[in-house]
Amino acid sequence: MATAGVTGAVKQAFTATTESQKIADLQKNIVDPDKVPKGHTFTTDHGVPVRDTDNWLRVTDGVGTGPSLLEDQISREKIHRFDHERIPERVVHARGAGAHGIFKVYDDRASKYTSAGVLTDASRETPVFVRFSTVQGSRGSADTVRDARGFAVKFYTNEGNWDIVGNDIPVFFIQDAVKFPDIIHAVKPEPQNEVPQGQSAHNNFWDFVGLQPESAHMVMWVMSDRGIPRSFRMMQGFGVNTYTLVNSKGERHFVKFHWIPELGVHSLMWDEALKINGQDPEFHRKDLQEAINAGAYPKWYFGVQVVSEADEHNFDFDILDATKVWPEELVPLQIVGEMVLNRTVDEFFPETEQVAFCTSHIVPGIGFSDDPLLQGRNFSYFDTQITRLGINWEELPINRPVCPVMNTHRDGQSRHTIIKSNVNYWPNRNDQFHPAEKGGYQEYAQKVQGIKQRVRGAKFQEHYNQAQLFYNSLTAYEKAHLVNAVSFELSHCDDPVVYETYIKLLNNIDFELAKKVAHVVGGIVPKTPVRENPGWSTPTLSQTYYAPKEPTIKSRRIAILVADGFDLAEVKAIRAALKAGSATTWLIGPRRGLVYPEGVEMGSEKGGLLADHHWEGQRSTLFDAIVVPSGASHAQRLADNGRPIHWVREAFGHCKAIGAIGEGVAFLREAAQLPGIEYATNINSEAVVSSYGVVTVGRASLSSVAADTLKIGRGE
Ligand code: HDE
Repeated sequence: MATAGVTGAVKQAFTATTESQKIADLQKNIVDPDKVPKGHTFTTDHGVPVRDTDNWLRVTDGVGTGPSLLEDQISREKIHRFDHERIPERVVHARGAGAHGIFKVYDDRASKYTSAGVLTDASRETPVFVRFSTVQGSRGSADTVRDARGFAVKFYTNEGNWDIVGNDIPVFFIQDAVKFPDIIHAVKPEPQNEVPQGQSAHNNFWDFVGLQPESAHMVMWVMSDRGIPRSFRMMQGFGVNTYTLVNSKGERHFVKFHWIPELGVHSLMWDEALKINGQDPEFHRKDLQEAINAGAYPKWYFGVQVVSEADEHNFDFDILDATKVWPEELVPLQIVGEMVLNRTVDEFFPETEQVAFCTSHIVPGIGFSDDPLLQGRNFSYFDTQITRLGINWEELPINRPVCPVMNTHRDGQSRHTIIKSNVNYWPNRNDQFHPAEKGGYQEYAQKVQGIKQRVRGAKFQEHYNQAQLFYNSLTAYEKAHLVNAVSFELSHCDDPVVYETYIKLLNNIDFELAKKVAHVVGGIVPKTPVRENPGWSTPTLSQTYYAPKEPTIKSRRIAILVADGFDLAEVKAIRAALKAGSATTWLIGPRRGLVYPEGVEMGSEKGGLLADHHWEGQRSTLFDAIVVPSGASHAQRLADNGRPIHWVREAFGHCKAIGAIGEGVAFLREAAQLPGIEYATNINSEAVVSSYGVVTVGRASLSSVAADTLKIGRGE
């Protein structure tokens, strides 16, 4: 299944280095001061050169200051523009990061399901813009909060824009779109005091989900490691809703869309996530930018799960219910293409903030289903863009298609397009603006018959089977993380009604889970299970399933911890080896400045290495692995300071790979005193790969340490 498909896909990988059609389109709007004549000279917005932007025009007697004059149109304009810089942030998913890229399919294997060129024409490289986001927090909130992540992709296809507005979790909290304002009001900061920010650990969220059991499945996912990804680049993406594909014969299939990251699915540990919130709230944004700028382009495989119309009702869940996954044992995942992100944005606001996605944006060959969540979303997204960006939001550079746009829509605030025609209606005497003769979007001729009523289908009533399936499918340590997460959250609810209700709900998923959480949060420990757990599970729900076949350190951040007196040749060799594995290295020293190797006098102008950061300025949480090289005085200096000791002890606690050489080994053993570790014992020792990913080696044996010995063991 997925792994096999993915491996096949790697062979046909493409590098996506060419400039996409969308990047070329954006050039019309990009202003580079270095390339415009007099580009660096200030002008007003109406183009008049400005001599002074620092002093408001005022009356003065030459000694004191007199009144400022309203006539100063230059200063007025500057303040006006500033006063109106803010637009409403997104009502959900306000905080995000975006990047450009390319999507490509491997061949036309999807043509049995769809006529969409973007999914069947292997000669195309379709430009994409992707925006990742958190859901709960406002625009200025931190990146590493516990939350679902948005994974929205805009494909600029030859037939118009297609948006998959997905998440990193395959299911949703609610089944019917009309409940969206309730779940979002409940999770967002509480109305009386706007607390808390970037958190679901509060009474109102747990009150709502405790009373709304259809959310149980998604709550399990958010409380699992999926809720705290290591990086946007290491998340799966899911369309969540059920769409349809229509082929050239007019046959329809139901479909779910999937993205699988090349680097595997990895998470932070909760303790790391909490600390990074304060140490570097932009951690995920910067990570995306850093990887793309370093040429480590993030890549995802694109897959579809397909169900024929005839099989629609052959499952014990409703395939139109967005609180359910389609287990891959029942509906295999078919990998058909891949996406590479290869360009960061030039300016955040016009691109990442103004990009606007709509689930209703589909192209010929793709259709909706009667999924009640999708149907509501199709209304909501278009509507919200009008509030955020105005009715002409689709003309904004980042949103406009790369294919022609032609119709009789006119006017409205901030209209850009000028259409050269004397008619703006159809039919018209000039035969301008007429419907497409062929190739226009055609809805599937679906037979609909029924009784108009406010109800949900019978299979929509079952809420616990898949929550249980998900929990059962986790490894032991993933389960332990989930128990800790639910306990953390419920212990932040101070209303006993709230946590007692949720403990009862957990007992429907798993008796042991409910008991463990109840113990920690001080709730009533259930005495008997309320529902059987038959123990069914599937490998595809644990994130361990997506580990790359060949372990990789590509794009991982590795810190080399040094003090004055380190071994220069070693540090150079380590850097070169890690670079060869496409990792990034960071020299962390006592100061951000020159650090002196063995044999070089401190303070010398020559012979020092420039440290990227100092021990206090960065913390182990921001790195995937640490290396401590040799050097007697360096090791002693590290040992004399509490911060480097904290660095390695903390990294060890977070199960990160730690490497040490020569006297660096003594530093680990004597100063950091990592427990339960076997160490290389002397200068000639071969590498000792000890438990918890700690690798030590004698100084003389360094050459035997290859970069791939330092495998990354995060979060396990
Ligand atoms: Fe959204 N959602 N949503 N949502 N959603 C928005 O649209 C909405 C849902 C998702 O990077 C809003 O442009 C309703 C599921 C992402 O710009 C809004 C319902 C999934 C983004 C909206 C849902 C999502 C949004 C706010 C219930 C996963 C950010 C700003 C039926 C598949 C897109 C905006 C970006 C954003 C409504 C449920 C994902 C208000 C009514 C399910 C990734 O229109």
